Amino acid sequence: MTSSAPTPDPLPRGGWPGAETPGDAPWWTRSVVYQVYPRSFQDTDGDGIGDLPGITRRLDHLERLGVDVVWLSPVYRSPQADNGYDISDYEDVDPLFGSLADLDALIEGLHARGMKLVMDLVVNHTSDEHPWFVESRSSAQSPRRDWYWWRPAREGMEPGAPGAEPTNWRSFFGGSAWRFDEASGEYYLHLFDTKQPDLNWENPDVREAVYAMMRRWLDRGVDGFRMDVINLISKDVAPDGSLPDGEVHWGTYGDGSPHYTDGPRVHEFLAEMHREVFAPYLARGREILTVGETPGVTVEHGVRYTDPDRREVDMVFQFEHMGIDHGATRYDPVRWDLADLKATLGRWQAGLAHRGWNALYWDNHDQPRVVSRFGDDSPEHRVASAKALALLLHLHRGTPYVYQGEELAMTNAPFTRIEQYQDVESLGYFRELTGRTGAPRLRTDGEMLAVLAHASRDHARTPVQWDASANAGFTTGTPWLEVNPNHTTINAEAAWADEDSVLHFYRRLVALRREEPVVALGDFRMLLPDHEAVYAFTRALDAPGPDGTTVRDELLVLVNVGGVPQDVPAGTLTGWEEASVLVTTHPGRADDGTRPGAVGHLEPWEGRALRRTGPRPARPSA
Ligand code: TEU
Repeated sequence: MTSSAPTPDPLPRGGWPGAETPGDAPWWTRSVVYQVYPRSFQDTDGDGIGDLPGITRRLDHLERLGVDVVWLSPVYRSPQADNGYDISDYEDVDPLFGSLADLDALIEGLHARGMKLVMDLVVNHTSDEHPWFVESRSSAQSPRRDWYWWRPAREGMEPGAPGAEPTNWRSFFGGSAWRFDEASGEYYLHLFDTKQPDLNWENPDVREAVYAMMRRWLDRGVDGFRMDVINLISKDVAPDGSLPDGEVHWGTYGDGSPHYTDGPRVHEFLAEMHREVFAPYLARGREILTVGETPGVTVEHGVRYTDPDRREVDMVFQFEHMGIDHGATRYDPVRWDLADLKATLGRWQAGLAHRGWNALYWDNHDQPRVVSRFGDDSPEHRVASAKALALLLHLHRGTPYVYQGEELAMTNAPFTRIEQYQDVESLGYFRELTGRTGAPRLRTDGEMLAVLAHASRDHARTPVQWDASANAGFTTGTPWLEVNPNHTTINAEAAWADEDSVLHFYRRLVALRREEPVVALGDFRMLLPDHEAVYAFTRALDAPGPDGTTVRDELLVLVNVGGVPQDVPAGTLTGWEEASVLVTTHPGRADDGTRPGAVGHLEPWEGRALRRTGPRPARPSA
């Protein structure tokens, strides 16, 4: 069918509320961010773990790719229970990654090349080894006791007994979200690992301590923050201090997420953070980027977080499209279909069309590799499917994020034994679901290994494949996580040498966003919402032309998301017969759409964006 999803009115001229020309829109609307997971990027000291000097050594790669901003996953001091997302000192660099001087050198190197650095901000929780928590735990009378969530056992139950936890909430990493502390006889809340106690944002001293820390980083020269699980900081606490139980959908524990996701005071906290931290820097002309990581966020809250007038954050990572192949948990995979992907991405495009802004991503350090997940990592289709998915995402409205190795179309790791995995979440679920924690056994070891082979976070974390040498040029030592053996063919050196590589294709997409206002700001309209193979949409931007006229620039994006050739349904191409090709995954193909009338056919995993330009129609086309 050729109907399209309903969309709101077209955007104002200039593509941004209040902008006269596209150049008036915020700088990050024409930027692409690259995520570095330092542990797996580049090792220089031979300990098998990536480090800050390694990132500095690879700046040429990032500069050639053309990205504007680097988001650095945590390098702060940490016991590494969750690879740095458990911070014991917000003010210092972990010796594993180098020193503050190494970080300063990286910032300087990036700035010298016109790139910015965004740090990870992990303030829903600290490490249990952070001095704040050590003090909080020391006694029930500690002045810092209230900096975390301490609660007594469930009424009438023996503290520490099974089921006596203050609420039935499950931790993100499996098991209860509460840990009993024998010394003080109370439990503390940890939505993630037991070594990641949740900070109590209700306490104004906690908030001020966090804001002061953020100001110190901005003073040091960082250009913004990616805020870890920032929509979980406000818990649904009753006046008597109690927290509600969650519904039990499976296993022993309940789903507490309705009681801490987009919680009652989260918007107030973020507006306060903006006022207290960012506003004075922005007023002095500093260019800052803020992006919230917001698992479980709804469109309604997404708009509120990112509406520029509300001054909370610039954009959010929503998770809906990451859920289309998940059942009850991400370790319960289900078949996905393209209509679901269109429905979710389309809903976010429409919902944040006029107010707010999307962060666009396929990959990050928590997700399996997109080419193995939504693409096809077989030798026949790996390159084409990676390009097709890149084209699809990068031509949406929003700021695209590229995760290290995605630009090389790195694939999932071929792990077959549990010993090959390192991820705290993968191991936690493996233990819980196979009955090793005392909970009922729901899966055999073999079943769980099959699930992890698709879904583990470790697929994103294998070392970046720089070249075909031993350990892919990542380290001279023993890598902390096995290098994918396919690095002999899939690596950056080979990709730079091949003009048709996925890497060069990403480079072109990054450049397009900077150079073409319609790519950055054009209004998005989904087509063919029910088609099971062709992902199609238009973008349109009205901008000032010569002599006071208004020119409409339009794109039609067509992507075959699959290995079967497709004919684009008739009608979709009406009016596009004379269009030019802005970008294509299959350059030089005889029937690539560059000839009039030839635009209707798509090879397996072929995608292209067609362009037409003209005066703005008298009545805006809906
Ligand atoms: O992740 C939060 C999050 O909700 C998920 O992506 C999480 O990784 C998990 O897979 C849900 O099943 C952030 C960080 O990105 C992640 O690396 C950390 O482990 C987590 O917060 C805790 O800080």
